[in-house]
Amino acid sequence: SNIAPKIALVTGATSGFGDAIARRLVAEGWRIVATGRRQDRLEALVEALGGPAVVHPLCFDIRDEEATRAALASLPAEFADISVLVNNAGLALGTGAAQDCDLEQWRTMIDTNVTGLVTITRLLLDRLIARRGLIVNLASAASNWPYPGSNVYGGTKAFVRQFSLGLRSDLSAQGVRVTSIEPGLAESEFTLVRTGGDKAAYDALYAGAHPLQPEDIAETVRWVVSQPPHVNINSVEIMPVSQSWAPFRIHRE
Ligand code: NDP
Ligand code: 8X3
Repeated sequence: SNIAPKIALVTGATSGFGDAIARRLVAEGWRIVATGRRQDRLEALVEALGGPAVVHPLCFDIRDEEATRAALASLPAEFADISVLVNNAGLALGTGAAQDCDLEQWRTMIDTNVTGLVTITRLLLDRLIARRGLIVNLASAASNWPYPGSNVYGGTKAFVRQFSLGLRSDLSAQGVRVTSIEPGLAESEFTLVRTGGDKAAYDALYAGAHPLQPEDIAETVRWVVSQPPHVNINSVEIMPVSQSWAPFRIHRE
């Protein structure tokens, strides 16, 4: 084809934000490389979005460097020329105080949100530079604001935000753009994953709060990606209207 294809790789496209971002970018004319561990969800996404010419699924665990390398090496030529990377795959595990937390859950968050994210970013950097591409990283309001129980999750997301800004410094001469998106309260399976499948906790968290929806984040990504090439959106913090700040808490003896 004489029309240059626009290809975006979206990690964690099997639910929540990633699924909505993939749908939105396809509606804007992009072709998508969609990743995640759940093959059935990836297959359903391919089906829903117009088939294998539009969406290419890559099923792998982002914590596994060899699996990530093999998945990227398997990309057919029509999907290899990636110009946008959306680093969205990630998770929180647990809501408790640090002294009650499970070290294994902490490691899983670091391996996924930090190590997995930097690994796929590094592996795609040469082609992103070659195409003067764009990296969109899903950080969090928890990057910017501590709250009880944010401990390691917030730490990983602060890393994602600061890594984004540092990447941007390194890549600006290459014309590569980098954006950190920092959502607050948003409704998705995220909360079921975080609470170990506690539907009552899910319902209580979102009750009456009109939380952000995955489509709100997809719209933000669409806006970031559609800026003219001389414009870099550094960071976007986005919350539902219902969410705002509280006074400092004072613990008294
Ligand atoms: P979901 O739980 O709905 O989606 C998370 C996605 O990440 C899934 O597609 C999942 O795919 C993928 N994923 C998780 N672990 C791995 C892994 N080891 N390997 C590959 N893929 C993985 O959550 P959201 O859509 O809400 O969250 C998306 C991002 O946004 C996360 O980084 C989250 O931290 C961030 N965020 C979420 C907020 C919220 O309140 N919902 C607010 C702010 C930021 P699969 O299970 O198939 O592997
Ligand atoms: C998820 C948003 O506020 O639950 O990143 O940490 S929050």
